Amino acid sequence: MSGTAQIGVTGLAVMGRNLARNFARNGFTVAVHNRTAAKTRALVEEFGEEGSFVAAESPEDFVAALERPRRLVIMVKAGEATDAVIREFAPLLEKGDVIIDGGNAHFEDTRRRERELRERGIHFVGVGISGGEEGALHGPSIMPGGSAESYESLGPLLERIAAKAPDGTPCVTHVGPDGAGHFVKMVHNGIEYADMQLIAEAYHLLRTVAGYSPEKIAETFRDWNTGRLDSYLIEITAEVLAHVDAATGKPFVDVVEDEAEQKGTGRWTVQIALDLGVPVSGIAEAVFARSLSGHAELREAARSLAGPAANPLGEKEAAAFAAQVEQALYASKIVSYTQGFHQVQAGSQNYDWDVDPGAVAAIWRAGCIIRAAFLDRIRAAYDAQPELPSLLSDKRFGDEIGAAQDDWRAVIVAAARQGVPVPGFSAALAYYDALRAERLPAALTQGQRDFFGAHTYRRTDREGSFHTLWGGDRSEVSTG
Ligand code: NBP
Repeated sequence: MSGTAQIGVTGLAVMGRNLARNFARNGFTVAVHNRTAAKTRALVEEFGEEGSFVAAESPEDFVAALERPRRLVIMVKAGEATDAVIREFAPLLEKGDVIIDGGNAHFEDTRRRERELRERGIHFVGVGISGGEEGALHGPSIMPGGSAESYESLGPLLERIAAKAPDGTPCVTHVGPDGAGHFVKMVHNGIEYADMQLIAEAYHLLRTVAGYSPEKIAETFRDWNTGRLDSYLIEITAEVLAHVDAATGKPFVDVVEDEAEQKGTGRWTVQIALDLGVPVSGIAEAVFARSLSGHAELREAARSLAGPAANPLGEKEAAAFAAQVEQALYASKIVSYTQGFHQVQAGSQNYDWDVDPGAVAAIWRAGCIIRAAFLDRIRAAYDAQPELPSLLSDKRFGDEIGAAQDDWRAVIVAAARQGVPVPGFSAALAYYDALRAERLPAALTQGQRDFFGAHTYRRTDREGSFHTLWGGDRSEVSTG
């Protein structure tokens, strides 16, 4: 006999519990289950009024509560716990049922799980969910992978619970087969790291070079948030900077240890980018900046090294400098997204996913951490030119970055002069300059490789590959 719940959620820690409530608040009957049954009871006791829940204490009761084909969301700790839950539930399911993994899985795990379950006739949908616990409750950005068939059954439910973009469109789309959803979520997190690093560098410059107080910087960010940088991350940055520590009366940002932690999705993005050969230097610098900050002993040992004398700007110059920092931040942000979307496209090509980058930009417009007005423009760029080789090739972004470049360079020069590390800004500018260069010194690199390893090279004036007899008479031989 089929149950009545349209969807089930197992794993009722913060994320699962809020996701279950979101489904229930949107009118779905939700079966809920957790390994430790007390959490299931607590959810229904506390929030049972919000909608229709069916509490299940055993996996068998949980599966029996679901209508067919069953849709079962797993929201447990990513990794081994997810495999354990799949091992527990899969034998209880039937052909055509859908297991949805909403955790932060590595997309290769998702590809493996999808393959294994497909052989048993069960759909496995790896879903990237962004927006944290608030998003899970009020509307996240949702990035489902899996088969197109499973999306037909699941899509309408996800569209109801997803965040809505300013034009009312739900922030969910079928990203592509097997691990495509988790891959795109991973890149989202990588871009999030880069965005946060760039904002941190802007703060550091305003504090050190412009001599602004945290409160004044909060004001500056609030102002920027009314323009083209309008985004969730800029908004919360202003709040964090304006916050005063109750215990000491000092700015909150001055009492927090300056060691940034990470859960690992930014690192995955860079690792995969290395495998795919995609230069995501902005994301990589953001990951490295966090790890560098955590090397307390190294930093302590280097603290007495020489640096330039402090030379903060006067009030008028500081205001002009702040305007330049806005330009540098915006230009670097364009580069971060250019790199992130390159990775999405490279992954799509490598795994044959056929991901639509415009649709990805569209579902990041609301609900997720990198939500920003800016994403609407990325969507428009890809909609106008689906084969756009790079966001920098879009005329509007190209013009904007061109208009910002003088200030961008000036900010990096000022940072170097005053000893402020700006790895994100610098890496972004280097990427921009490298892409637009007529000739790169890679020709020399290739010559060196040929010298010590006979790795051969191609010529600018002839087809084929060549090797110079460096140890002999230095004549050139054709190698193919
Ligand atoms: P956690 O990642 O802290 O996991 C706790 C849940 O996993 C509990 O329900 C726990 O059951 C269950 N669990 C574990 Br641990 N091992 C299990 C096993 N072997 N069998 C069955 N259940 C097991 O929960 P969370 O913070 O709500 O995150 C859930 C997922 O969402 C994670 O993958 C996480 O990475 C992801 N996440 C996403 C965001 C976001 O912004 N998208 C934010 C936070 C988390 P118990 O109660 O019996 O111990």
